Amino acid sequence: MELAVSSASETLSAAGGLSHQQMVEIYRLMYLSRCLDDREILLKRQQKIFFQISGAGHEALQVGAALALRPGCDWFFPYYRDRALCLGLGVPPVHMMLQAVGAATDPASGGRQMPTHWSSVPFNIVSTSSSTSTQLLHAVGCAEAGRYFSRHPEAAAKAQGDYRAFRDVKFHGDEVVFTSLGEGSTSQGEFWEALNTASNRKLPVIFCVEDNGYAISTPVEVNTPGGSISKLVANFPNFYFAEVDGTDAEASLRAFEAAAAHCRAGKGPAFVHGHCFRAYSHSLSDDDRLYRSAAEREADAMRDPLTKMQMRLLREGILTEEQINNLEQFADREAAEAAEYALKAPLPKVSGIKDHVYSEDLDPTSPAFATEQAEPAGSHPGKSVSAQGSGAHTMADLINACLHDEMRRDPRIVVYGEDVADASREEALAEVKGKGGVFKLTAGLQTEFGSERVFNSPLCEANIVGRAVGYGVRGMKPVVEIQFFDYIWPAMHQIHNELALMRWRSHGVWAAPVVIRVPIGGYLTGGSIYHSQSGESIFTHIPGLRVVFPSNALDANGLLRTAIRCDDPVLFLEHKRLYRETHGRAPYPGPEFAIPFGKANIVRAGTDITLVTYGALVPRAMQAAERAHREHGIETEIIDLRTLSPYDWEAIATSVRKTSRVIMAHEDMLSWGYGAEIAARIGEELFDELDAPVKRIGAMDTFVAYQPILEDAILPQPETILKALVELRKY
Ligand SMILES: Cc1ncc(C[n+]2csc(CCOP(=O)(O)OP(=O)(O)O)c2C)c(N)n1
Ligand SMILES: [Mg+2]
Repeated sequence: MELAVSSASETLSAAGGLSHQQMVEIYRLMYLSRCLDDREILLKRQQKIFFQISGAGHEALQVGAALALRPGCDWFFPYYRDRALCLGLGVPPVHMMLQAVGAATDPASGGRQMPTHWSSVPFNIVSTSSSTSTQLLHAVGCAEAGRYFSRHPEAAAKAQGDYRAFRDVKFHGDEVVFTSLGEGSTSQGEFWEALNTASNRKLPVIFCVEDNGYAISTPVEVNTPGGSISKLVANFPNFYFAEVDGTDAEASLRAFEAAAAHCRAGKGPAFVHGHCFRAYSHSLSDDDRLYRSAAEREADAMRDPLTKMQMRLLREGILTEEQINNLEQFADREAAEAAEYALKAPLPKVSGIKDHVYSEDLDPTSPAFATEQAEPAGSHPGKSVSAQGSGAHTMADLINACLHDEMRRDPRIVVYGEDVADASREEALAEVKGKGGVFKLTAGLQTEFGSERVFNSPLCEANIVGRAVGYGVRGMKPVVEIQFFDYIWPAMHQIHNELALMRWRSHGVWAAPVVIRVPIGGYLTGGSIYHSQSGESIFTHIPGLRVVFPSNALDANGLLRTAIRCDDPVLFLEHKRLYRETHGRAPYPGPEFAIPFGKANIVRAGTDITLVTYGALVPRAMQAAERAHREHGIETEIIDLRTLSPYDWEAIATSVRKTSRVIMAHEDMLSWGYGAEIAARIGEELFDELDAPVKRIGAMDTFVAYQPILEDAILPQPETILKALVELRKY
């Protein structure tokens, strides 16, 4: 819209230095934002949309941010109140309304996310969830990726044969990353984790706290000791700090300009704490009269940024009353027309519900990943001494070899996690061998590829995975390590609500094809409760995540290669007990050896009983099957699933049709374990083929104890399997 303002666009306002044009634009954006909120509220009351949460009272702070930053160049990880920010960046109102009605043509999510869950490719707004503060770690990873690409532009090149063919990269040398949150959300650990890494690595991230004094009904002093988040964060090094009246657009704009300048100059991150207010209740599901006094609500209403700016435009003679009316009517019409358009938009098809759970570009179960022809035995490219020349390498060796091979092949790979570097203090490497992970799986990677590609993370699992999401959406391939499965739980929120969901919730627009390597399992003799856990079924229950669990060196090598090259997030479970066992050693198979997901391995052929298993139970099942054969004449067919999601149903069904008897065995606890799903499906789809009930074997329904006598009794042993084989044969 063109508005004739009272003087030339270059004219500065009396008070502050904003041009008249800028002031009018600020008012227009704020007013339009409020109109859209009000329009949605109307639609919600008419039951034409299904949720509403507004940005009313936050508009000035957000417009300040939008005008200080560069749309399409800088990156954005906003939260649900940031309508005015997104309008300021250029997101059209109609896109917002399409999301509100849940239209098929909603560009942010195809009708999958609630309104105001922003996402826009042209404006670098990355899909956000409803989870408070998870986005902050994505912003940190995004900034790291931007810096990496600007230092290694060659890594951005498109490459065929893996995920890179579908992950375009764009970056600008002086880009900044903006992320925002409410003051209540600063209580989340991920807020502090993000500040920690942004500060430590001097990353160009602007953290914007939109402090409206409440987190739903909980006032700021309950969340924040002393009531001021600015005071609490003041000692983080390398930050630019600003605390502003977030109802004053000009003050906000200035704060963000200074913040962006600090970030672009490479000095570190910035923290802008804006005091705004919530003009309405938390959402339409909330009524703030239940917990706020009338006096408090009235005092807040006096701070409305729209009223303040309107008064200023009039006072300074920038717009007349009539011009303001015109501007407002225009915005009202724009909001109404956007809503009208959206209400007529096509609705999503039920047949498309499963679209974009996984990559539709690159299928890791496809024959493209079936390059199982191994090279002749030779020395592998890793550093581990035990590996060289033996011709029969351990699982640890061949995982390490795969990491070396793939990092050589693909400059977009970074490896980080707790203690994965050889030595964070690089100068020490002249005299020491290096750590390379508590299990030495990443040994030699930092020495070969440098500290920019291989580095230690803080001791913080959510930080590891959250940053990986940020790297992933930029087209990089983080291959991160969680030191022990037992400590994956702090990252669970990031894995479940962010990593695995990024593609589906953005309707295929964003994705984070990250690999998380995790040492898992027991049988360690003394591993005890916190170094023996299994729990894979908790992760196979997450749509969007691939779960891999190899049982031998060759499979680990080939499956890790597929995990790294594929376009989906992968949880790669490595059994600690199998890392260096004699069972399943293999020659180095060469740098192109890959195994597709979802293809089981028949590790022992048999005709009497099908035994479906994976991981550390494969060698135990082999022992049991040999004894069953020798002592009872039972011929057991053992299926090593190798990947748990997806899994090879065809292999199971074919074998069960042959044997009519089946045991599902795993190390994890029996109840609600992985076997429950497989057993249920066999019961449902192969009932007529069965001569006996489906038998399950698993650990006792308890954690693993320290004393070996207890550990042995808790975890399934070869004898447990043998007993089940003999019993099942009796049917
Ligand atoms: C991890 C998580 N816990 C709880 C919620 C439910 N919830 C949504 S908004 C909110 C309050 C957030 O308050 P604040 O951070 O101050 O932001 P505001 O809504 O006030 O802008 C809560 C508890 C959530 N979305 N995510
Ligand atoms: Mg709040």
